[in-house]
Amino acid sequence: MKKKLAITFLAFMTIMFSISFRQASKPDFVPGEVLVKFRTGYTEATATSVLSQVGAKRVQTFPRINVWQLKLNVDLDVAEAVNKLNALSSVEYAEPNYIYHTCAVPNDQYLPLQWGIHNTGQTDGVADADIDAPEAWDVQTGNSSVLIGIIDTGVNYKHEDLQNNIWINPGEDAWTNPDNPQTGNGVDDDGNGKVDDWKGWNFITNTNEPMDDAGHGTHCAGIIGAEGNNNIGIAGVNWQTQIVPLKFLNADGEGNSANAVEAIFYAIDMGVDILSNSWGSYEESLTLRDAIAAADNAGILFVAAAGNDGINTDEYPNYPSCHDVPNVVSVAASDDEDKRSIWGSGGGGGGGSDCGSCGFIMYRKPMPLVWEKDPRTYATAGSNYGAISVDLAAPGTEIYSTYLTSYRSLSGTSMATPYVAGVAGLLKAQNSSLTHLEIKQMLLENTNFLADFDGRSVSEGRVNAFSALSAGAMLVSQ
Ligand SMILES: [Ca+2]
Ligand SMILES: [Ca+2]
Ligand SMILES: [Ca+2]
Ligand SMILES: [Ca+2]
Repeated sequence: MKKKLAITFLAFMTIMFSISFRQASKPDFVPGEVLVKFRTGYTEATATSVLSQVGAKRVQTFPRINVWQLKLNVDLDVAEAVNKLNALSSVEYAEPNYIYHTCAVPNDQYLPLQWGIHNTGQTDGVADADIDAPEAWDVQTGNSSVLIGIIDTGVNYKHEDLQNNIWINPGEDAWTNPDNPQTGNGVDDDGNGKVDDWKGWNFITNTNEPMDDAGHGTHCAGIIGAEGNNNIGIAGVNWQTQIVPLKFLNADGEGNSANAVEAIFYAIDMGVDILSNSWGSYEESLTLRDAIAAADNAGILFVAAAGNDGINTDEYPNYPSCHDVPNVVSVAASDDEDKRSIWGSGGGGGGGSDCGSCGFIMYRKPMPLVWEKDPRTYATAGSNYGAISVDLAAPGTEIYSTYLTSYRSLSGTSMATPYVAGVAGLLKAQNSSLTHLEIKQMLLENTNFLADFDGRSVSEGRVNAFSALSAGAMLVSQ
């Protein structure tokens, strides 16, 4: 009961302050929408009566976590509705449908060199400040039996350096034209509720077109699994793998928790091994946490970006990277000198999106509840860190990868995250019997120590593909 009150209070406070201080910038949640979790044993009749009391319609339900997505009547305020719902005994929690942003910092400097894979000092960095991919590739280059889901802006599944590593849903009949989702047979062949979902799904439009209209998801896809050794473009951490495009972020890199949750459940249904999540928010969605816990129960590793604001997320949690679920791996970014990535002054905030103009915003600290000025207004924009809440670093400054129909460099914890998801993929390819938590352990126990993360992450180091694989090989030979 105490917990319920605390959650209610937190949710209420967040909304209050959001409304008071954030009117000038984009709202942090979808207007007129609420996610509500009913207590175990609730009936459809209870839920329907709650809806009519509050004045809301059902959009969809997530039966596995007892959560309903609601659309409020036009005159109803989200804060008011959340408050009202949280006061009901049949409700475990209610919250806004929060909005997340990509964690990339665009950088127009063209650097067609993959220093993160193999660093010889080609970018005036430090030689061997890299993940030792060539050494790892002597052991393992990936396997098409490993499914890596990218919850993002979609993936250009036609990209010349990705097309052979895009997942194909074996339960659906092939599209007549493999590049055109409209040439499916119009039948939900595998009965998963999605018609012709042959190459993933678009959770915004609820269609089988997961094409990337932003570039961000395609960039992450290339880091994980651009086809290797094919004389084209770049090499992903995995030369071969199956990338599952799960589009919930729009062309502006913005998406909400309801659609993220749908993507997670789809990934569970489709047997995905690893989820790569290069997006975040400082709002805590309990619905998203419940979905990540469901993924944990399904044995899925959930790799997430630590965020780009140069702040300590032990004090100012970023989500989903700070959700306290065992399968979450929170990834910080490092540069070509093995230092913590800095994007410079001027504010990269929230993914280099609109956070420069957020101004004075209140954030909550972990209990006991403390409010103070938004740390992003005085921190130097760079990778977030945190002794407890951040697990390890990976290359995240000026990372060259696939982008829309071509290639470019981007920076951010968005780019560091797929490096770690990619190395997790190599480990799974090497030994398919590894559990997701064993993979997490190998990732964290086999990093290169970085002084910048001394006391500032769980592992205090940067991911190393070769070391992690070697540890995996030892485990196999035992
Ligand atoms: Ca190296
Ligand atoms: Ca289907
Ligand atoms: Ca079909
Ligand atoms: Ca290639």
